[in-house]
Amino acid sequence: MPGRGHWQRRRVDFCNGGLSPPGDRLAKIPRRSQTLAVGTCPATEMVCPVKLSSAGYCRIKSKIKRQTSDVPIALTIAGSDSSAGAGAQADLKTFTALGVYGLTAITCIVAETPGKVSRIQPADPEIVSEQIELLLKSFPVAAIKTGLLCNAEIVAQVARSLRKAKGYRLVVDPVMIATSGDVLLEPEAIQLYQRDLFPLATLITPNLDEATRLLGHPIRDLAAMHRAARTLATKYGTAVLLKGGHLRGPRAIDVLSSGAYTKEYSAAFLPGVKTHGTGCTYSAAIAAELAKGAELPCAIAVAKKIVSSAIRSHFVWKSGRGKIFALNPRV
Ligand code: PXL
Repeated sequence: MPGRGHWQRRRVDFCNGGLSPPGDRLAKIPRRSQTLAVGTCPATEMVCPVKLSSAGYCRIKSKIKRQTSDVPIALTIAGSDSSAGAGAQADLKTFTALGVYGLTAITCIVAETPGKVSRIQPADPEIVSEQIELLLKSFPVAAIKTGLLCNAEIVAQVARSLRKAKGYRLVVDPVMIATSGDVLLEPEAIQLYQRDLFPLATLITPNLDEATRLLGHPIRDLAAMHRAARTLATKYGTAVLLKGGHLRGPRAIDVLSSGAYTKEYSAAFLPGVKTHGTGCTYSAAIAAELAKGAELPCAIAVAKKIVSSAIRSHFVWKSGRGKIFALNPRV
C-alpha cells in the first residue's frame, strides 16, 4: 500500500544515502513526509531523526564540527575581460594561486582578445555598489583591489561604498589604457580617482603612462621614476608603486615610495612576450599578500616574483591573427 510505509522507506533510504550523495546534508524530500524517520546517515554517521523545515527541506544535525575557515579573503572591483588575461578573471586566478579566496564586483564587460579591445559595456553604478556593499557586509574581506572602473559615475560609487566599510587594505590600480593602447577610462574619471579613491588607498600602482597622466609630464628614466614616485606619494598622502616595465631596459624596475622610504623592485625584462594583464596580476598579487597580513614592501616583493614567473611561464597559441599570449600565474 502506498502512503505512510512508502514515504517512511524513502526517508530511511535518504538517511542511508539512497536519495542523497554522502556529504550532501540538505536534500529535498516530499512535504507530505513531515513525520520523523530514523536511519543512519553516512555523511554524519548519526542515527538521525530527520526533521523537515517548513520549506520541505531536511536538515540533519551534524556531529562534524563546523569550524570558521581561516582562508584570507580579497575582493576585486574590476571589469570582466572575455579573454581572461586581465581584469577580474586575472585577479581571481592570482588570488587562487596565492591561496586567497577571491570575491568579485564587476564594473563593466569588455569584449576583447589579447591585443584588441572590441567593446566595453559599463555596468549600472548601482549594481556595482550593491555587489561591493553586499560582499563587505557578508564576508570578512581583508584586502580589496580596484581595477578597471570605466567611468566617473562608477569611480564615485565605488568610493562611496568603500567609505562605508572599515578594516580592509586597499590597492588602487588606476587602469586607464590597455596594453593594446585602447583607452579604457573616461578622462573625467581621473579627477574623481584623485579626489575620492586615492585618499582611501593603502597603495596606488600606476604604470609610467598613468603616472605621466597624473603628473602632467613624461618620466623618461629611473632617476625620474624615483622623483615621480615621491611626488605622487606626497601629493596623495599614500604609498605609490610606480611600475617601470614600459622603460624597456634589460630589467623591469618598479619604485615604491611611501614618503618615509623608497625601494626598488627589479626583475629581468622578457622581450617578445606579448601578454596583457600584467598590471592586474601584479596588483591582485599585492592585494592577496596584504590579505594574508604581509607588510607592504614584502607583499610587493612576493607579487613581483609571481608576475615575473607568470610572464616567464606564459602560454602561447597560434591563431588566425598571429600568436596570442597569456600569463600563467602560479606559485
Ligand atoms: O590590462 C588592463 C585591463 C584591465 N581590466 C580589464 C581589461 C584590461 C585590458 O584590456 O580588459 C577588464
